Amino acid sequence: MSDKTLDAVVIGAGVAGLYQLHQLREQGLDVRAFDTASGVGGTWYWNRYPGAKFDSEAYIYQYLFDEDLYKGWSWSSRFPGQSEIEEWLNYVADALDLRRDISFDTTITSAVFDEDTNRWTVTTDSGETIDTQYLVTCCGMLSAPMADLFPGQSDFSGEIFHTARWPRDGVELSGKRVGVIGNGATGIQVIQTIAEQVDQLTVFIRTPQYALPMKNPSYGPDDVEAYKARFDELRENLPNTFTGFEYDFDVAWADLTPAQRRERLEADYENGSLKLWLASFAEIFSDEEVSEEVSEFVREKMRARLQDPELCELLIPSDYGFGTHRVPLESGYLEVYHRDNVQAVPVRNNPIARIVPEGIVLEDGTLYELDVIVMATGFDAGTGALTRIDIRGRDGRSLREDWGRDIRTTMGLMVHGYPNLLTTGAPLAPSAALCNMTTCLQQQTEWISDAIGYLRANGKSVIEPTEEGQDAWVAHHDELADANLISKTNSWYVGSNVPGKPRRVLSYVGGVGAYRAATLEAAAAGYKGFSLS
Ligand code: NA7
Repeated sequence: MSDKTLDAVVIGAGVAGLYQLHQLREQGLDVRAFDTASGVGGTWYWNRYPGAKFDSEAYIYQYLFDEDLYKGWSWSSRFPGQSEIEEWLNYVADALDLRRDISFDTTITSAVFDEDTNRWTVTTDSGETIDTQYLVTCCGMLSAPMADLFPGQSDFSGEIFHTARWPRDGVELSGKRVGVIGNGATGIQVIQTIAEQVDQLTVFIRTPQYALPMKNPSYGPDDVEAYKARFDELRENLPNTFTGFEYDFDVAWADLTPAQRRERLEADYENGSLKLWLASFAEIFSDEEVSEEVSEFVREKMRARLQDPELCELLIPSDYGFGTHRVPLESGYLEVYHRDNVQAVPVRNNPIARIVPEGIVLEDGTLYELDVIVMATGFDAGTGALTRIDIRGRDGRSLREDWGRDIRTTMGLMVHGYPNLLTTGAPLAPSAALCNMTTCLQQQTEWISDAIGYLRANGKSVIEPTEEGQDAWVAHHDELADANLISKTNSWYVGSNVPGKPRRVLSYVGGVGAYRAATLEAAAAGYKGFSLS
């Protein structure tokens, strides 16, 4: 006998979970959301490290289902920081009166499907059990930190923090010797922010990044009014672009002269956003020559800023193409390395061997003495949030074991063998990586709500993808993914940052608009590729 019976359990109270909870409650379901955190926000609750901010323009990183909700919030700049984003999600939770149906400080530890009752038994870390018909995971695709990586970590005599577990009260860094491991989107934000505060900053660099300078103007009342006036246009356009951003690929490389290409690249670079990556030339993902030309354009920009040949060698990528993994935006990041108190240490050929009480030791025995270590070492993306829960489907099968062999889903929304388990931000959908997250998560949660509404309207209670339906989606996904240069570059986009993780491009790369059309077509055809009972 369970402690509680519900129609739906939502795991997570971030961007997806809040909206999913709202939608299912509006449909009249008895639904509750659960979150490990003490407040709403998901990613924006946890990632409170120094310098955490958007790389999506704020006005597109909003819910578009309710005009009043959209217009009731005003951003202070184009790319605001974590605290403002967390405040916005609290505003949403209050406006929709969601808190009364969320259990905070509660981690879901297991979920077991009962084939006799067609219901899930969900267990929390306090031992509470919940009997539910639907289990909807809104756990975030970047929420399982890669935090325990080096032998000796627990022996460190200073303080050590993963960026996604940064203390709420902050960390005193001034006057300290600080080491940062990792220079992905997160590491770059940390490094450029703390360089001035700390006594000494040592950055351990394994793979350099193509970095694009961010232009981040503050917004006055006129700017806010101007973007709010575009609400209808944004609502219409965002779900149909390639990546859910407002800009899109609109010209073919082959149709332009070299001078015109250069002009376009310069203009997109000057935009100070991700436009150069997500809306310059789609061929950067498929054509090695175009990829090399655009990569060289970015390298040239970086060389002009870095100047010092040694720094150029260390900080400018040469062995993978621009945009084949997440491109970070930065503000003065490269110039940080000109400071006297900053040292970049290459660790590709001389890796970090262990952490000792005094600091970090490389394979050749060099010791870097430190007071604080910042692990900007990323996440077990897409799968990690779910495989860290013991999820059991039909015949007791384990999602952890299944995905440990081969990462398969149906449109990133369901997994064969796991009836009534509905997923957001999961692999094989754009929301696993390559999109403006709010665009994709709104679309996925709406699809899930519609599917549950359809079942209820038609006297059904179970939905599960067929094996053939799933095989067809995986084959389609792989065909596109294998032709995309993303598949050739090591990063969390292909799971290569997690030892033993099966390699597969996590994100669907056919485009946000095309993905949306495919999911809607399946639904319109009576949930083609799914069995309903
Ligand atoms: P990322 O992009 O996965 O970056 C992790 C960084 O940590 C990256 O530079 C890694 O180098 C580095 N890393 C990881 N393990 C090691 C070891 N053992 N030694 C040295 N360096 C290491 O995570 P982020 O948090 O920056 O970004 C994740 C996403 O969040 C981002 O893409 C945005 O979408 C938001 P590597 O490249 O593996 O050589």
